[in-house]
Amino acid sequence: MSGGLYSTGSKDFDKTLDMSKVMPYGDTMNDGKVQLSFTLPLPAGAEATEAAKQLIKKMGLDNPQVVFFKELTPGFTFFNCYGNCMHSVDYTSIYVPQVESTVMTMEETDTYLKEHVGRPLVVVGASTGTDAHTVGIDAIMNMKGYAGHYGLERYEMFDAYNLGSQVLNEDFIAKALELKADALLVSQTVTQKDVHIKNMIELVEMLEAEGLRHKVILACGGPRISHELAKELGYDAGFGLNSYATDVGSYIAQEFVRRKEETK
Ligand code: B12
Repeated sequence: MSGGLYSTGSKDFDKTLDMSKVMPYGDTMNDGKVQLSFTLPLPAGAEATEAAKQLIKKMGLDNPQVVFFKELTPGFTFFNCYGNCMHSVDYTSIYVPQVESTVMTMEETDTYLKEHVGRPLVVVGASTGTDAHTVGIDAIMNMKGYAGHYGLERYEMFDAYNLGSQVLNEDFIAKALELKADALLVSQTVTQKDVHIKNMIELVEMLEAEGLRHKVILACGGPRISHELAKELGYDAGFGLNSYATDVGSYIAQEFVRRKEETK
C-alpha cells in the first residue's frame, strides 16, 4: 500500500520538522491552523458570530476566527471558521496494520499469475447480508473499473463473479462452492448498530462449519473497514477507502502463491 511510516514529503520542505510533534499546517509550519464548519440554530448577526467564536474556544482552539457566515433559513446560521490547535501527535510511534503485498498493475498481476499459478483464479464477490450498496464492490470487480483502475473482471487471470448486493451468506457460500472459488470478496457499507460485524462474523462461522474457511482467501472491504478490523473478525485482509482492484488483485495473487509455496 502507498504511504506508510516515514513517508514524509514534508521533511523535504522543512528539514527541522520534528515528526514526534506533528501539528496542523496552515500558512506556516506548526501554526496549528484548523478549519471547521457548523450551523448554529441562531439568526445571523454579531451575537451569533460571538457565539460561534466562544464555541470554538470551548473546543480547545485558540484565536477563533469566523471567516464566512450565512443564514441558511430564518434562525439557522452556517459558519466557516479557523482556530489554532496547539496539540501535537507523535507520528514516529504510530503503527497501523496494513495488507502486506506489493501493489502491481493489472498486466503485472496477470503475468505473475501466468508464471506462478498457470490458471485463472476464481474470485467471487458480493455485498452481503442486508447491505444494498453495490458501488464499492462494482468499483473493485466491474470490467470498466473505477477511478482509472480496471476491475477484476478485466484481468485475464481472474475469473471474477460479482453476485451484486443483499446476498445472504448461505447463498454466497453455495455459489463459492459451485464455482470452486479461490477467493471470496465481501463488501460492507452500512455499519449502523454494527450490523456489518455480525454479518461478517456469521460468514466466517459458516465457512468454518463447512470446512471451507482455510481453503479460500477471504477479504473484505468498505468505507469503514480496516485491515485490523478484518483480521480481528477472522478475515485474511481488509481494504478501506481509496482501495482499488490493483490492491486486492495483487494481494490475492501473492497470497495464493505464498500459500501454494507453503504447502509444497
Ligand atoms: C449511494 C448510497 C446509497 C444507495 C446505494 C445504491 C447502490 N446501488 O449502491 C441507496 C440509496 C440504495 C442507499 C441506501 C441506504 N444507505 Co446509503 N449511501 C450511499 C452513499 C451516498 C454513497 C455510497 C457509495 O456508492 N460510495 C462510493 C463507493 C465507490 O465507495 P465505497 O463503497 O467506500 O467503496 C470503496 C472502498 O470502500 C472499497 N470497497 C468497498 N467494498 C469493497 C469490497 C472489497 C472486497 C474491497 C477490496 C474493497 C471495497 O473500495 C471502493 C473503491 O475505493 C453513501 C454516502 C457517501 N457519500 O459515502 C451513503 C451511506 C453509505 N448510506 C447510508 C445509509 C444509512 C443508508 C440506508 C440505511 C438509508 C436508509 N435509512 O434507508 C440505506 C441502506 C440500504 C441497505 N439495505 O443497505 C450511510 C451509512 C452510515 C453507516 N455508517 O452505516 C451513508 C454513509 C450515508 C450517511 N452519511 O448517512 N445508499
